[in-house]
Amino acid sequence: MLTAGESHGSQLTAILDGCPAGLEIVADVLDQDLARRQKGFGRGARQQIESDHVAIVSGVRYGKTTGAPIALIVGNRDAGNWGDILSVEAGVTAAKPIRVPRPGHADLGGHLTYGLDDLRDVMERASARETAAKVACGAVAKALLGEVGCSVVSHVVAIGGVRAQIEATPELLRTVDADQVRCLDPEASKGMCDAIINAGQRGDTLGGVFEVVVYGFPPGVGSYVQGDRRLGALLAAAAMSVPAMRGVEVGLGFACAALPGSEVHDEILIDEHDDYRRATNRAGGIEGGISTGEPIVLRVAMKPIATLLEPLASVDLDTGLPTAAHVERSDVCAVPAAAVVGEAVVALALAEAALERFGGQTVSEFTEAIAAFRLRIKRR
Ligand code: EPS
Repeated sequence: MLTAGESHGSQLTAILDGCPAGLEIVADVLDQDLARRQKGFGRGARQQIESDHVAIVSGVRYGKTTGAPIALIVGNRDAGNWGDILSVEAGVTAAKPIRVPRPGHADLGGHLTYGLDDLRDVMERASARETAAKVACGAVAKALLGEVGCSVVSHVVAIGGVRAQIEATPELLRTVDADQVRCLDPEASKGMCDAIINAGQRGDTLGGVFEVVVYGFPPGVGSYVQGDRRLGALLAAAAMSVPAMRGVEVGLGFACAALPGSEVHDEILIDEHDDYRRATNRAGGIEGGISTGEPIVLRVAMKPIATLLEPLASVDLDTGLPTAAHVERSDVCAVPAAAVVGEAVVALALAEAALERFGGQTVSEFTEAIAAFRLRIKRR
């Protein structure tokens, strides 16, 4: 996947390469995930302006992928409100440059790295608006994984220190989109919304934790033979590719460190279908860098949004003097949306790893290879 696009430019563009031929792709299905990404209590006014829709412009014919690169476009409605500020052409009157970096955002790093004097040039590309392109591509990956009975779902575990007390089940996860912060625990959900309201009133922002759960992913994907082929490494990298993500746990995660081995490792058994299974899933579906066939469970920590209406101290790039950081429209909390983005990047990483493992220029080659492998590893 490659993406391009500025937050308030005309559009986001994504190219997704490597998808097998013959996969049914419906723009409406991609749009459903785009709509889910726009929701969540704590989002800013931008989401009332946008109504994200994808245009599929390459790689799909008569509703099916051809094996060619898939090109996707998501327009920015808000671009119309920005006049010439992001003009591609020279010769327009330049907007007043932004010269005070926000702590926690890419502003200062971008200024120093790319030599950009107007921080607008940094923040436009560093904006999490780009995650709409990731979500559109992720929906294609989800469709491919769906062909082998695999689903990628998510829910919010914590916001601003308020934690859900209810464990995820496939049944509960089916209705989680109905909750305004995508939390399975109604009481915690209320507490999270209150925390978001309070933070907003203080001009502050909140982060949190979301969990991505993958059901039905085949065993045997990933490897221990080189570090960069470990499935956990691929998923951690995918999660950390999303702006504002600060930590990743697989299965028990950090809790492992405090427990004895007898309470961490998952005992091995053979089920009634002659498949190797685990009595528990503390490993979160990955052992030795390889998928076990149990649900893959990933928890990701998101830091609070960097744009504060009550800004932190910064430095004016013109004068070098201390001053308050730049302020502009933003979200108070975007953890529910980030969880949807998490699904997308996890689906993309898993689809890529599964394609590397099982191959397939056509969807049927891919699905047949997985079915044959599942048969081969049965204990008979
Ligand atoms: C976002 C759109 C942006 C921000 C947000 C993510 O819209 P705008 O800047 O026009 O208000 O709301 O980005 C950030 C919070 C950030 O810090 O980059 C979106 O569509 O997800």
